[in-house]
Amino acid sequence: MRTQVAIIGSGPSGLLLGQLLTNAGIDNVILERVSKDYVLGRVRAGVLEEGTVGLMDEAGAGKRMHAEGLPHDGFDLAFDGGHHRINLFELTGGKRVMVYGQTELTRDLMGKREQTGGVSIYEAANVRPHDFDGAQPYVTYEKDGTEHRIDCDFIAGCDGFHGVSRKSVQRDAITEFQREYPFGWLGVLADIPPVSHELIYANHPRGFALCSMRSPTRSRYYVQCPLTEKVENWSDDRFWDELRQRLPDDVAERLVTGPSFEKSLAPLRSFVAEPLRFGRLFLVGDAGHIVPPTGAKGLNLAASDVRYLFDALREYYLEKSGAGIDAYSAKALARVWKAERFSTWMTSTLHRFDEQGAFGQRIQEAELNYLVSSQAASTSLAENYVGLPY
Ligand code: RFL
Ligand code: PHB
Repeated sequence: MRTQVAIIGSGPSGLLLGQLLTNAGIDNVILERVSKDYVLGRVRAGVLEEGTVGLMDEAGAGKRMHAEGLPHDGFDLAFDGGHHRINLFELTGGKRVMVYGQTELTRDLMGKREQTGGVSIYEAANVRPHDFDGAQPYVTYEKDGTEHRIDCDFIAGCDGFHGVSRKSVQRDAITEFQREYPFGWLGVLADIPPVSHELIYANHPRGFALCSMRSPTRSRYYVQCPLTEKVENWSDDRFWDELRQRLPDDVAERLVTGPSFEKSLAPLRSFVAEPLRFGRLFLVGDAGHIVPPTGAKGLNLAASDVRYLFDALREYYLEKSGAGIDAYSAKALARVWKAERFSTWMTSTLHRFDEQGAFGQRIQEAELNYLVSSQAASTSLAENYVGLPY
């Protein structure tokens, strides 16, 4: 088989890139290790920046998102028994975010791909990129016991943090920057009305908590906990008790609880690979970088990478210029590092760290007080939260 762009991974970055390329008449094939249902079974991000919403529209997959997604003009920061609204809309001169689950976004993109006849090969085993340093790269994979080969012009590594693309690069050609956190987020999903119509990020002596949602009838809640915790030791009752304790009294009193249907522990990690291009192989989204979820930036960074790479590929095919391709890595990394900075700062401001000590604790309190009392500080938070320009 031959295609123009071979895409490894059918997560949000692979699907979004594939759809934009298909719409522009650029041939592409998506290779995915697991099944469609498995991809749709993952519960991940929930907050979309306007740039991500715009890309969904450009892909022609934004209809349901606009009908069912929840535009949010602000969120609450809770600490020291009270809560304070960050008015995103006013502080950013009219920008907002959209609450729409990654699962739904993925489902919409898969539907659009099917409708437009895009080729996706699910349950493709042993996917391997080859010869991307030369002019004729190709990808091999196994399906139903037979090995296949796809010749292509470019390979887009959209295969997430544990994917094969980054691992296929020669060790001395790549530099990796990493920070691991000693805690994770225990998250639950439950069909109960959210405690508030906006998100609440809470800093509490018992640890961070987040009240989020997927719809007016589906809530997503998280609590910070040590990585040594086992999900099976967390009954729903234990989770609700812990969450209630970390919220201001007036919020805790309103909390509606019920049976959860998903519960998982996600580790927090910051990671960046440099560069993001190796000859004819590009790293896109989580394959090239990871942020802790506190700033809600993971999926949105995957989308901005796709924006840059799609523009570069379009320029290559339609205008016969390689300038965009040459600029991809530096352009994407400049935005990635700003989101890494913001996510690191949000994480350190809102979580409890065993090693922070009494001095660190006071500094964190001062940071939060400054944040809600200074227009300059709130504006900086807001402009990063809604997403820096592409
Ligand atoms: P994805 O979504 O990981 O998709 C990669 C796809 O590649 C496939 N794959 C392979 N395919 C073929 N061959 C191989 N060898 C392959 N190896 C992997 C995988 O099966 C998968 O389908 O990466 P993408 O598209 O770059 O999208 C990035 C986002 O998914 C990610 O940034 C966010 O979900 C991060 N993230 C969160 N971000 C937020 O903004 N808010 C959150 O609440 C949030 N929660 C999370 C998260 C990421 C998590 N991970 C990675 C474990 C919770 C979790 C648990
Ligand atoms: C979510 O709804 O899953 C969510 C929202 C905001 C975040 C992280 C996760 O910062």
